[in-house]
Amino acid sequence: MFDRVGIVVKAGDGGNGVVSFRREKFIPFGGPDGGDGGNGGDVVIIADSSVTDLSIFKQKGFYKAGNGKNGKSKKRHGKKGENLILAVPVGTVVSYETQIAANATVADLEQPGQKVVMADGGKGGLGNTHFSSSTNQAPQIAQEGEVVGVNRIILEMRLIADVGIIGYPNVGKSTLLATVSAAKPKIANYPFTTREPILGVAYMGQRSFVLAEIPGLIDGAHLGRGLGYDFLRHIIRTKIIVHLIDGKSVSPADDMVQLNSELSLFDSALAKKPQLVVVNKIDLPQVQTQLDEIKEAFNSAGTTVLFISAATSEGVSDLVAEIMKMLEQVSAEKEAGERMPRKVFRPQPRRIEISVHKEGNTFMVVAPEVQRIVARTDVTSSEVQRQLNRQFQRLGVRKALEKAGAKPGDRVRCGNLEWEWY
Ligand SMILES: Nc1nc2c(ncn2[C@@H]2O[C@H](COP(=O)(O)OP(=O)(O)OP(=O)(O)O)[C@@H](O)[C@H]2O)c(=O)[nH]1
Ligand SMILES: [Mg+2]
Repeated sequence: MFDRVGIVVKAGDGGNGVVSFRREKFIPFGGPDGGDGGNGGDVVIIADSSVTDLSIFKQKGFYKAGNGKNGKSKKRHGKKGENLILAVPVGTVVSYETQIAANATVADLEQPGQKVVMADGGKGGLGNTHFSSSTNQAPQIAQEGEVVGVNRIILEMRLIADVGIIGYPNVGKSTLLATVSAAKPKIANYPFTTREPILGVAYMGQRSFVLAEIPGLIDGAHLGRGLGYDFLRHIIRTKIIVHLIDGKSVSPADDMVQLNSELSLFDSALAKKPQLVVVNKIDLPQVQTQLDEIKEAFNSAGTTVLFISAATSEGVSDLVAEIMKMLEQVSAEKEAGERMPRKVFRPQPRRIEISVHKEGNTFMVVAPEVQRIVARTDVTSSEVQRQLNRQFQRLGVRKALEKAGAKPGDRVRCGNLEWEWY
């Protein structure tokens, strides 16, 4: 039922910042003018109603956004890398593979145009203009662009139906679905015949709607009993509910009340969803003789009911017309209502972490922001060291080193740079 595919995506790397100085006629020592690198492009996943399935992602498994361009002299910043935009069907649930076990989805793209940024582009490196100060007019350092890793992403398409057919097991949901659509669900006289949602399309003239049989609802489904728990979520996405009741039941009206309370226990929003209550199996003589009584019981519960026989189609075309009417009403109300702003989901931003550990006599600094700082000239030059130290102060590396016990004279290493601490 659910289309599911794994892909690997990579955001763009950041472009490098550069070390450069103004060169002007008659000005022998111009100030720093190294531009910043551009940020890498993001990986964005967007719901698009013109995309109907995930098959395109089965052919190609790796997608990459554009890298940021390097900065240039004269404070020219590098261009941002191009975003990678992947269009998926409306109703796609997006998660990181690493979080699947925790059942954590990042985004549920239910509306056309909804999007989620699944991977942020690497940050562009800072040009040497950022490293100048009143005491240092000629910074020899700049920052390389951030290199980002790949992300494994799972795309999962969940059904989106206009109408959810719910009801206790064996009430005739599959039979109804088969009667109004071309779907061919298995029908049998025992509960839990249907084990996952089944879709069908019903037509009325030029118009049509999608129905889904939501199987396995029983008392306690909201606690995970039966098959219900997973599928209850799908009802939330439908516009209206057709609540099917077995006319043979001892008390059809009680069945309705009980299953509805099950729904609201799962999610109070479900209880508010427009619902058509339909009593099935009226072709059976035992049901026929009780019709008035059943109607009366529903009336006193404040509910009007439709009567059908899914098996003989009696009352079914009236039901389809009623569904159509209700759907039009729901979408008219929705349009009249405020336009909701499109939700944009964002995964947690990466945190800048700094850690220091000792290898032999050398203090190893792990700090992504700092590691990207590179010296154009010899790192042993005291001027460069002074400049680096300033940055370490700014980024909190100094504190981390002192905490780790670094003393003047100790060796310190960060990325490709190694020097003596002071
Ligand atoms: N007489 C009569 N029998 C019906 C009618 N609708 C369904 N049935 C019978 O009821 C039994 C259950 O029908 P299904 O359509 O499989 O019911 P379901 O609600 O989909 O059941 P599960 O998928 O197991 O939850 C079958 O034996 C059907 O033939 C009806 O209108 N009249
Ligand atoms: Mg069924």
